[in-house]
Amino acid sequence: MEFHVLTIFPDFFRGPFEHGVVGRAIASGRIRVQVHDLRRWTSDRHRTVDDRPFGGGEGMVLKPEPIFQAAEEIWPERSPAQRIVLLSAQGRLFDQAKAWEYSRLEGLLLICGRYEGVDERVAEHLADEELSIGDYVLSGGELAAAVIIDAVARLVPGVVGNERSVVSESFTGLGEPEGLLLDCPHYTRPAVFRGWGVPAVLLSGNHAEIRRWRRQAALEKTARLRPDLLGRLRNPAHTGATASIEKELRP
Ligand code: 9D3
Repeated sequence: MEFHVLTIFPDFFRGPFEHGVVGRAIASGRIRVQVHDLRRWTSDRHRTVDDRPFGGGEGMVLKPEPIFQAAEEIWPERSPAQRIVLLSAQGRLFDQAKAWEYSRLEGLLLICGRYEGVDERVAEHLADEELSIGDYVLSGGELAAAVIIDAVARLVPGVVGNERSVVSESFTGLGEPEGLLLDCPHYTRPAVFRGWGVPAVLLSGNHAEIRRWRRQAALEKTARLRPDLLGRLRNPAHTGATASIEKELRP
């Protein structure tokens, strides 16, 4: 799979993809990441990428011409498997389902917003969708692009190596689609650290008991930290393997 990033800060991406899963995926040739400097598609002496907002107001807005020019040069003709995404605080929320959807594409072009925003004609007439990574204010789309590439790349077949990567849906191992239930707590040695022990069941060697404990601990932690996720698990669209969730949540 091929990722393109369009940004006015190409240097931002020197670090994030050199390490770990994404770094290895690039090294093995399973994904390609090309970072493009938006200023390459400007034609004036000052390489202007932004301008003042019509109607007045604070800040600057990214101009449409360089962005359209860049996209049309990166993909002169485009198949449905090549998707253009505008990253902005106004976008729909990126989630694990989106990550799976993108992992099945041939190419993803991520346009990083900056300043007060991007001329709306990019969202209306160039991008297939407008995405945000969460309800907080970033200073631009670059961190969002890195987040999305990381989340998508690890789902590309062969990247996280093992049979899981070839199926089109992944599960927590607890019967739920990945992303709908928090992982259970994990512990490693020492068995007692500063007086804090590890749940005894994990040291028992009883694998049926351990499985039960992990399931219950994951449900409890989800109820405590992310009750919104349990709301989604209760949704009929997801109840296939999880019909007993109400019963399981009772103490
Ligand atoms: C404080 C400025 N806001 C006006 C009240 C609007 C605004 C403009 C530009 C907010 C954020 C940004 C820059 N952010 C992004 O380009 C961005 C983003 C984000 O801020 N949060 C979550 N996901 C994303 S993806 C791109």
